[in-house]
Amino acid sequence: MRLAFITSNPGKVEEARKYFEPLGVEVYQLRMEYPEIQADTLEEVALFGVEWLSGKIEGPFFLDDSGLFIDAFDGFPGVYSAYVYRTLGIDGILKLMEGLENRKAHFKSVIAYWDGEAHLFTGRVDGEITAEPRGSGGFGFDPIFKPLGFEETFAEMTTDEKNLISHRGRALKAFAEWLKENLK
Ligand code: ITT
Ligand code: NA
Repeated sequence: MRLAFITSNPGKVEEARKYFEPLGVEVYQLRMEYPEIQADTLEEVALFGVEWLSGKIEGPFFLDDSGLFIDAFDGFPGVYSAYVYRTLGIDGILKLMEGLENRKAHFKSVIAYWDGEAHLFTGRVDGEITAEPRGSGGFGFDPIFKPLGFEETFAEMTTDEKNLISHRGRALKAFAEWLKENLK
């Protein structure tokens, strides 16, 4: 089976590809712009995205909307993570957090799969924002996110290691299990 992943982010594709490879599912990147609406939740953004794309793509496809939620900022940047990453960036986040003791944060990922209707799969990982960036793997906020129970940041892990515990890895797992049950 081949699955189209609608995203502009090659890092996400790499993770999905690695996850699905052993299951005999080939993931390929399809770059198509879709409106990311301003909404309170990742679920709403993802759902709007697949429904909007559904008339424009033939066959099943999925997308992923993710965010970094920082406790000390009541969940910011959350649904604004892509914008904040492009503007403030990692250094901006670290500057905002200078001297803050509460460094708790979580990543959340919502996968929306379209096969004639929408199916949502979510995953979450808890951790903390490090004092400095570490590691060169992964993408986005990975160098400053250390998952709970680990010494390494996501950027210091391999894709397989990150997939085992990450928000996206967990959403991909739920997605893969659903596919196994529902594909004839
Ligand atoms: P799409 O085209 O798939 O939307 P994007 O990079 O814009 O790609 P999002 O809208 O989901 O992705 O934005 C989430 C932001 O959070 C973005 O800046 C990502 O780099 C970052 N992000 C998402 N998943 C991440 C992960 O696993 N590790 C680190 N940063 C992540
Ligand atoms: Na995006």
